[in-house]
Amino acid sequence: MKNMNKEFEQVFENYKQDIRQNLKRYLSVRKPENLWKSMYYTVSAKSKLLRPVMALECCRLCSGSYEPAMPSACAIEMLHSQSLIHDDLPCMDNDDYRRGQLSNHKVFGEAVAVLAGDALLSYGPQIIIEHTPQDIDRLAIVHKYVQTAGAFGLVGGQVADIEAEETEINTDELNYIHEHKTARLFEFAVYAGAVCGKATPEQTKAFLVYAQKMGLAFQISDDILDIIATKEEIGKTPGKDILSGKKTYPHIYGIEESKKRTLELCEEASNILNVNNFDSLILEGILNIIRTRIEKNK
Ligand code: GRG
Repeated sequence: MKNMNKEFEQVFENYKQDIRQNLKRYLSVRKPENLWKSMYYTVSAKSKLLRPVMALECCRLCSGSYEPAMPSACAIEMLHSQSLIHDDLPCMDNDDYRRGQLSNHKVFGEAVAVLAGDALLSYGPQIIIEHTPQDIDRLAIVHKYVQTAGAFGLVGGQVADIEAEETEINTDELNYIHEHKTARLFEFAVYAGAVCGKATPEQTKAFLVYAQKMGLAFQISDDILDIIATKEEIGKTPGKDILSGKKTYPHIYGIEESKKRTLELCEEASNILNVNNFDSLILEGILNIIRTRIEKNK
């Protein structure tokens, strides 16, 4: 197990280094300088890079090579970073810290932060179209990108999340928020990897089910951490969910039940990998990251 962990960390780190180099290249500073600095500020901050790594790994599992998915992986991290920049704004979660540093708007001001988010959001599809090898179905990837970002995905989930602060909600409504606000982006990551790796429809379906379950588990674990972790551990202000009236699994079911659900979902996601013969240290290791997040604080 120890060796497996070491091997996982090494492979994961190699992916991350490659992603970071490519993000740096795509986001090199040009005019207007403050805009590009603001875009790179959040993208380059300390982060786990789970989503782009998942995209690369799914591509590699299907085709033996991960390079064709690198533009999509970078675009996914830009979209994710954009959602974090906007999420931290005073009109949303109003958070001063993100990824262990001051939030984007605290450094660059609200106007530039909003526009840096907009620029990242629209730069993603540009990168996919301009840099993905031409024999890959780029239209399918960009189609999924816009579905994921907008009213059918993150924006829809975020609005439902905000509205839920003012009212009590049931499990279906809570799942709707988590699936749209969080799981959709993981689904997009595996989908982009699958398209770049020319996956079979069965492989693509299996990746998507894995990502749905993993994404829900990830959001529940994130909500648990908001209650039990320190600012250093999560890189942002803990305890904000309760203060703002946010509806989360721990809010509705309590911490122990939420931990149980997280572990169940991880198990279900792991079974999908086994049943479909995906021998992936990375996809299995990401489930272990989620399990460890909630278990070490028991
Ligand atoms: C996409 C147009 C558009 C708008 C964004 C603000 C918003 C709409 C959506 C909010 C989405 C959001 C912040 C969901 C939370 C997802 C989540 C658990 C983030 C933390 O992810 P980690 O832990 O973070 O992977 P790192 O920093 O490691 O990348």
